[in-house]
Amino acid sequence: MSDSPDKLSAVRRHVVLGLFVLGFAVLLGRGLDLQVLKQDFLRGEGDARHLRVVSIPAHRGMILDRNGEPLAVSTPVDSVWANPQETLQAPERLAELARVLGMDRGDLQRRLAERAGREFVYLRRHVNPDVAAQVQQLGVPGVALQREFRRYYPMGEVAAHVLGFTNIDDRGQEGLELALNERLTGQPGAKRVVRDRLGRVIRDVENIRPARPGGDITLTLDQRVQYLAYRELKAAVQAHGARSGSAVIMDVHTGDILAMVNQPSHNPNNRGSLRREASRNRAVTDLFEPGSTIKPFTVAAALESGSINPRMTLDTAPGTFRVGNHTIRDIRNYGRVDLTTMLAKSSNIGASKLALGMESEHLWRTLHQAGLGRGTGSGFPGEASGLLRDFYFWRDVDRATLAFGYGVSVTPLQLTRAYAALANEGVMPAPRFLADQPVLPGEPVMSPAVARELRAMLEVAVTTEGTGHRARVEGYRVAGKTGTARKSGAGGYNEERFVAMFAGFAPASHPRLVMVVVIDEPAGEEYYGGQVAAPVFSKIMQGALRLLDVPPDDVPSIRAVTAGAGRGPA
Ligand code: 59J
Repeated sequence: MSDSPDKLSAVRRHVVLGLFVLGFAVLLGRGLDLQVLKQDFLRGEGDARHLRVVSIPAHRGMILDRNGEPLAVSTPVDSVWANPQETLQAPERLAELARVLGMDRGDLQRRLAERAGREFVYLRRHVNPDVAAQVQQLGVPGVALQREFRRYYPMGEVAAHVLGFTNIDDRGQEGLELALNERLTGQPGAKRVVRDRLGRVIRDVENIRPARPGGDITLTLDQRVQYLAYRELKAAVQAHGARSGSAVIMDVHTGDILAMVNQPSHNPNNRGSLRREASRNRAVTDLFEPGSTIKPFTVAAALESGSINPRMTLDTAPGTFRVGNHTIRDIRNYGRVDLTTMLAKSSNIGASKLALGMESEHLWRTLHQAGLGRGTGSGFPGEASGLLRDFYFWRDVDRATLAFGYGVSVTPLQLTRAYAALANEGVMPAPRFLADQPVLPGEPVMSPAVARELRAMLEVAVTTEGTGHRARVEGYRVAGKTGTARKSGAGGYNEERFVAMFAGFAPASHPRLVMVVVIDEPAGEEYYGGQVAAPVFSKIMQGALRLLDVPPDDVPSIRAVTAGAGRGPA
C-alpha cells in the first residue's frame, strides 16, 4: 500500500513500452536480415516453392494397316503457354516474344490482357522445335512450354475418310478416330513438380499417376491397295469432270475391307480449311439408286423361287414395255433373250418381267437378305442404312422398276457387301475393318447353286458380249455388272445427271476380291457405267490381285484344261 497506484502504472507503462521497443528492434533486425542480408537465398527459395500438380499427356494409340504400316501416329510437340499476370509485368519483352511466335505484338498483349484473371493461357499450340527452343531461350517471365501430342497421317488424303481426324486436343472428330476414340485415347497421368519464376519445370517431385498410353489398332486396310484405289479413282473423277466418287474393295470370304476411297478428299494433316464436301466418307454416308447393278439379285430371286430355270428366255421386244401408265425402256430392242444375255445387255424390260412373275414379298426378301435397307454394322459415324420400302406398299410398277434398281437406295459399302454374296457361294460376309475383331459368320442370301449360276452369267457381262467388257483384267477371269442411273430430283429423273457404276469380283473361278466403283455425275461425252466406272475397276483390280499374289486363272494352259468343264469352282 506504500506505492500509489499512479506510480505503479508508470512502471508498468515503462515495462510495456520497453518490451515494445525491444520487439520492434528484433523485428527490424530480422527484417534487415531478410530483406538485405539473405535476400538472394530467399528469393530463390520463394520461387522454388511454386509446387504444382501438372498433367502428363498420354500417347494416343497408333492406327496401322493390316501389314503394320502406320496410318495415324502421334508425335510429341510443344505448345507455348503463359501465366498472363506474370507476363504482363514484362511488357518490354512482348515484342520479341511476339516475333518468335509469329504473332502481332498488339494481338499478343490483348490476348494476355483479356485473360489476365487466369493462370494459364495458350499462346501458340503445336509449334516447331526451333520455335520452342527460341521461346525457351528468351525466358520471358510467365511463358513456358507444355508437352503435347500431334496426330500425323502418313498417307495424307489417301486414307483421310476412313481414318477421320482428331482436333487439336487429340480427340477423334470423324471416321475411325471418332468411332474408336475410346480405345485410342490414353489416360493422362499426373505429377507434382516445382516450377521456377518463369513457369519452367525445374524439378519433378513426385509421380502421382503415370500416363497410360492408348491402345494401337490394326485395320484390315491394305495401304498399297488403298493407294492404288485412291490414285485410279482420283484420275477418273478428274478425267470425267465428275462431282464425286467412291470405291470399296472387300475380301469375299472374311469381309475384310482392303480399301475404301472417296473423291473429293482432303489432307488431314492440314487442319485449317476443312469442307464437309471433302471430309465425308461417301462410301458409307451417301446413298444412290443402284440401277442395273441390282439386276443380278432380281435374277437370283427368280431362280430361288423356282419360277424360272436358267435356260428359259424372256421376250424384251419391242424395247418398250408398259406397266400401269409407266413405260419401261431398253436403249435398244434386244428381242428374246436368255438370262445371261438379259444381264449382259442389261435389259430393263427383262428384269421387270422377272419381277412381275414373282411375289413382291419374295423379291423383297431376297433384297433384304442381300442387306438392302439394312446398316452394315461398320460402326462408322454417319453410316446410312439405305432404303428398301416394305413390299406391302408396292404397286406393279414399283416392283418392276425395283427389279432394275429404282425406288431403292444403297451406299457403296452395302452394294459391295451384297456382291460379296454372289462371289461367296451365296453367303454374305459382314464387313470387317478391325483386324483384331473376329470374322463374323456370313448371312445366307441365296443357295450356293444360284450364286454359281449368277457368277457364270456375270462373267459373260464382262466379255465383249456385255456392257462391262472394259472391266476385264489381263490374266484373270472377272465377273461383274455395269450400271448407269439417271439421278432423280425434284422434277423426276434427270436427263443429264447420271451415276456411273461397276460392281464385280475376281478371279471368277475362285473369287477373292469384290469391288464397287461409283462415279457421280460424270460430265463429259462418256457417262455410262461401262465407259466410266468399268475401266477404274479394271485398273484397281489388276493391281490389287497382283499385290495380294492371287494366282491368275485365265492363262492359256488353264483355259485348255478347264474348257467345257463349266464355270463353277474346281
Ligand atoms: C439410263 C434410267 C431412270 C429411272 C437410261 C441411263 C430408267 C427408268 C424410272 C438412259 C442413261 C440413259 C424408274 S444404258 O444401267 O437404263 O452401264 O454401260 O436411268 O430407265 O425407267 O441415257 N447402262 N441404264 N435408266 N432410268 N427410271 C444401261 C442401263 C443400265 C449402260 C449402257 C446403256 C438405264 C450400256 C438408265 C451401262 O444397265
